[in-house]
Amino acid sequence: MNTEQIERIEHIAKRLATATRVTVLTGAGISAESGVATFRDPNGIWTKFKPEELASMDGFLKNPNLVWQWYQGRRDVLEKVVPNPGHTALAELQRWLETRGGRLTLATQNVDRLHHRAGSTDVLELHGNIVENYCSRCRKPHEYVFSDNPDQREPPRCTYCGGQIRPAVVWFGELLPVDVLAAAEAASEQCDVFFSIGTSAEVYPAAGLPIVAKRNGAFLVEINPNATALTRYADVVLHAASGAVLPQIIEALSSDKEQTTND
Ligand code: BV8
Ligand code: ZN
Repeated sequence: MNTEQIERIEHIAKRLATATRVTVLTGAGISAESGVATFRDPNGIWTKFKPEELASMDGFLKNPNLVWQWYQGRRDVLEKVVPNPGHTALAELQRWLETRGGRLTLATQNVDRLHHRAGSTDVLELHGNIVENYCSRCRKPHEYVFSDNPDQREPPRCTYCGGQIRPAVVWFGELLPVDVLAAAEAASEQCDVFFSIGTSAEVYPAAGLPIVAKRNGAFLVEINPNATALTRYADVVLHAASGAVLPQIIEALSSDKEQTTND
């Protein structure tokens, strides 16, 4: 790691040392090191399929079996992966802040629930989750557990109305859960430090959250190996993998804490 990156990490740790409210937005990039494909990277999902074909109600109505099988494939991957050090570091940061009377709000665009498995709590799932399902017609929740029946090749039928069952994710053209988005917006307005981690910052309204934070005076940190539309607004950018640098930020925090107790 070069000296510039070390300085940036120390700068972030210093900001965190005096922060009480921290808000984090994550995207597919934070799960990349767990082996979960992103969407817009060179070998990402959208290079093989068009988003509207798969992640939209029209796409589902046109080809329910294709869309259902696409989600089955992603569920199969999630059975085999585990949270990586980036997920774990965010759960640690949440606990560290809480011990000092602070608070971390984690809003994720991911549907993989790896943050939950890493120990993060009160996670705001902006785009829903891939574990639960509901009826596309009457919207009643539907009990389907992937591991009980991984060979289900087409959407199950609703036991109430016979409608086709769909995953509980937010598709393009669908509203995000109103209460979840409101909580994420409030946490973006009121935070001292905002992290945008592993997201191309292209999908709205999630991509608008860092700008809300910046506009309200937050210190904006972006962690992404590549530049994004957000990079120019960030106070500090770490062009690095989140699984590598998030643990280093946590480490810098504890050495910073030793520093202040020795002072
Ligand atoms: C809505 C389904 C009201 C779940 C997804 C305002 C302006 C412009 C457009 C719109 C707007 N408002 C609404 C829209 C339309 C649309 C939109 O934003 N379109 C974009 C493409 C222009 N938004 C919507 O439709 C939203 N609904 O607003 O409703 C409405 C309705 C109609 C019309 C107007 C308003 C719904 C959005 C949710 C869509 N659902 N997925 C699923 O199957 O997963 S979106 C999909 O993209 C995923 O959820 C994903 O999370 C999300 C964002 O992608 P990223 O997470 O950022 O992933 P990506 O691959 O793009 O980037 C990964 C990044 O990680 C890269 O930058 C890479 O460099 C980095 N990386 C890689 N490795 C690492 C790493 N970073 C760190 N460490 C590493 N190791
Ligand atoms: Zn139904």
